[in-house]
Order: sequence, then C-alpha cells, then structure tokens
Amino acid sequence: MTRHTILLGAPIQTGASQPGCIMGPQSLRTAGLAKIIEDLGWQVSDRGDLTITPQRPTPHPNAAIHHLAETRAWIDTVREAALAAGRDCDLPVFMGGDHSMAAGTLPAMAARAAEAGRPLFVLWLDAHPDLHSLDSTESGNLHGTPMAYALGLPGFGSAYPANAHPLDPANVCMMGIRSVDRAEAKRILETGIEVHDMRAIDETGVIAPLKAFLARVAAANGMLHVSFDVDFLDPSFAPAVGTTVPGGATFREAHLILEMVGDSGLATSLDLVELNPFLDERGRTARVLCDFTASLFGRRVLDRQTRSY
Ligand code: 5AB
Ligand code: MN
Ligand code: MN
Ligand code: MN
Repeated sequence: MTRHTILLGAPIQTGASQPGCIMGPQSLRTAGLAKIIEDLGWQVSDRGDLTITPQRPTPHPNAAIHHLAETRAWIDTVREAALAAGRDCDLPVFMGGDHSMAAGTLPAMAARAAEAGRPLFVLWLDAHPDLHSLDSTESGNLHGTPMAYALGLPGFGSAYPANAHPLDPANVCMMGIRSVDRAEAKRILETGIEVHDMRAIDETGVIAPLKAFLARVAAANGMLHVSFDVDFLDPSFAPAVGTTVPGGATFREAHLILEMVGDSGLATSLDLVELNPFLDERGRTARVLCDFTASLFGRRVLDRQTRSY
C-alpha cells in the first residue's frame, strides 16, 4: 500500500534570536522536498503554510521574553493543524520555522499516539536540549523552551496552553547536544533524559545508542517523532542557522542516523526546524536537509543520484 506524507509549513520566527526562519518552508520546497519523497514511492500532499492573526503583546514577569503572544498563537495553530495532519497520513513533515514550532507538534503527536493507544517516543537531534521554561530563559528566545513544555515541566503558568499529553522523559533520546544552560543541565539530571552529547558520540559513535533506542521504541510498539534542528549539524556544511555551535554532527553521522531510523520503519512524524535561508550559501543547507529527509523516507545509496553541494 502506498504510504502517505503531508507537508505542513509553519513559518514561525518569533521564537528565534534573529529573523529568517519565516523563509524555511519555502526554501525546503524550492530544494524539491516533495519530489524527492515522491520519487521514493510515497504519496505527498503539501498543505501549504499556516498563518496567525496579529497579536497584542502579553506581559510576563520574566521581562527577557520576546514575542510571547505571537509564539503562543503559533503554538495553538500548529498543534491543531499538526494533529489533523497526523491523523490524515502515515508520516507528516512539519517544516519550520524556528523550534518553538515543536511546542505545537510534540503535544499534537502525543495526542495522536494516545488516540492510537501507543506511547510516543522522541528522537531529538539538536545542539541544544531546549529545556528552558518561561521562568528560566535568560535570552528570552522561546525556541529554547519546547522540550520543557512538551514534558509538562513547571514554569509555564498559563502563558502556554495547558499540556494534556505530556511526554514521558524516559521516551526521549537526545543526540548532538553541546550547548546546555545551567537551568537546562539541572532538568536533564532531574528528568533522567537520555542525552548523547557530542563527547559521548565521539567516544561511542552513533550506532550503539541509536540501535538501543530504536529497539526500545519497537518493543513498546511506540510511535516515533524525530525533531531535527539544523544546528545539530556541524555549521561547516550546514551554515543556514542562527544558533551555530561548533563541533556538530558530521554529514556521515547525520546521514547514518537518518538511514538507521529509515531502516527501522518506526518514524511516524518529523520536524525540520531552524532553517534560516537568509544565512544559507547557495541553498546548500536546504539541500542537505532534503537529503537527510530522503534517508528517513527510505532512500539508500543505490537510489541516490550523484550530487554535489
Ligand atoms: B534551539 C539558548 N539555550 O536559551 C537560549 O536552536 C539557545 O531551538 C537556545 O535549539 C537554542 O537562548 C534554541 C542559549
Ligand atoms: Mn532546538
Ligand atoms: Mn538548537
Ligand atoms: Mn537554533
């Protein structure tokens, strides 16, 4: 049976430190994302881009916070549309937009998993754990908060919507982490989230920890959401991101991770976030992301056309 994916654009940039992510979905479309997935035998529908209406500023006791009202509106809009897309296909692709998008997609995918009576697992590929609450963020950039919110951690008050389907921290696996703020480090210890930072990846490689995680997902008959932040990658080959951190995943590490996830057949949704085309070099980062997405959707070396960046 032909499998079906829905592409959904969420051009959010109010959560990021600098503008540009608003162009993320269009850059992925220009790089040919739909055709690349179609060529792998999937049915692809593009639902276009979501929008929000203008918002009045919302005051918050943490004066550092930027664009709370807009980001909140995006989260509500994304959650609803992501749940609908998730119900309507096998593996929706949510095209950001900055990572605050995941404060909508994660609860939506958790609700979808609950409807199916299955647990949700999350593979988090990022330089950062994004474990700030509204109370703890010092930069005030809300793309640093989606994981804390999705886990149902305190510090959000009523400024974000109530989270009816908090993730189980035992079902989260983070890879690529290399920039962690103090409040985030505390939460990693408190929640016991599995974190493979870049040092651990240097020591063990990606294969063993990823195999173990995928085996847990399979054993639990879990659904698997992959949240892919561009800054997971080393900025030397993926420059189109505002929050570059040196020492990121190599092309080969990232490629292997996405192929292994693809081989497992376990992935049921994907975020592609933080792509800032204003910072790209000749569309290079958008094309890299399309290639990794193709790996997750089943493309293998023998299917591949030679391509250079
Ligand atoms: B991203 C930082 N922790 O809170 C903060 O790119 C960075 O979605 C957040 O992972 C990075 O501003 C958020 C220093
Ligand atoms: Mn992130
Ligand atoms: Mn990041
Ligand atoms: Mn970022």
